[in-house]
Amino acid sequence: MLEKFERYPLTFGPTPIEKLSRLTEQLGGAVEIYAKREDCNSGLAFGGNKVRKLEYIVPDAIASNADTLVTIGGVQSNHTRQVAAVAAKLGMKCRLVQESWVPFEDAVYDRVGNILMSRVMGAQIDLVDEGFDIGIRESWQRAIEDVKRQGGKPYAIPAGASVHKLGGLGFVGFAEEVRAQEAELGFSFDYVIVCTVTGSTHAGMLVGFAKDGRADRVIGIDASGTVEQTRAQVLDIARNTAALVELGRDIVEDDLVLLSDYAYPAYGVPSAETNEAIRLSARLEGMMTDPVYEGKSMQGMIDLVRKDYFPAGSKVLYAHLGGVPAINGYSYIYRNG
Ligand code: 1AC
Repeated sequence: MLEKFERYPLTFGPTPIEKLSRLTEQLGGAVEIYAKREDCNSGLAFGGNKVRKLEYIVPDAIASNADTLVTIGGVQSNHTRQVAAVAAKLGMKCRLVQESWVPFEDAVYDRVGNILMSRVMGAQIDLVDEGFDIGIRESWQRAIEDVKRQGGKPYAIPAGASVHKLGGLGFVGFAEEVRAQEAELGFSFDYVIVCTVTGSTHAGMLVGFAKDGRADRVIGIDASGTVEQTRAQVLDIARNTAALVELGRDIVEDDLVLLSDYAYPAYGVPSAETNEAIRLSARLEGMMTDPVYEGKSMQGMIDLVRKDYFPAGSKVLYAHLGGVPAINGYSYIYRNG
């Protein structure tokens, strides 16, 4: 589906799929759980889902003769950390707008984890006191204009690389990769679990799996807490991406499964159940997840297995998108494990 698009390699190659045998057993064994490890996809500052997306965006940035990547996220954004790493790798400058998306106080929240790495990698950071919104932000537009005023040539990447025209392609590639891995494994996955916030990871998967009739087998776990805005954004991105890859069919509302039950109490704030899920997968599998993204999708998957949402015998693939560095900003919660 992606042959006609230029790709700038930033990842190690196909990401591993591993069976989570002890978690499977803990949850009764009727549903087999696997993880696809996007958190292990690259040597660029711990990698993650955005690096896969940026492989299709970087050729456009290079062609534009830009010298500065400009993007936006929350204070503990994984996306901004991955853009900072890519800019360093390309020899470009990086300007990051980091808004106060998360109503969470920890003494070191703005000094550790993702933002620490972005600073070490040389990004210029604007801390902006604005709340959560996945849409286009004025603060980001101001930063783009400021780079121009200073004589730079900005290349604009929206939050999560999501509403970028090429933002959905990377996760179309994820679906193609899963199909190739299924052929090697000798079985297919019945469901894919993904954390959904700005939308292009889910939208790309939806388009990629639509090719073999599995669009609605991608189960999005909303972590935004603004589910209607996220739903609309996923559908927009999926429609744009489907047209780009010439999918050959329309994307309809029913293709999108997005569950809103796990985002509470707010974006970036873990519930007791999120923390239980983080500890369970860490203690059974040595697999770390985080309080913003993967902890919530892990919580959702565990709850859905417990509720018999998946028929017995199903094989479920959990997409680990690589949000773990943010957990450092929540050190007080986990001070005793
Ligand atoms: C929200 C895009 C998002 C991040 O890491 O900043 N996943």
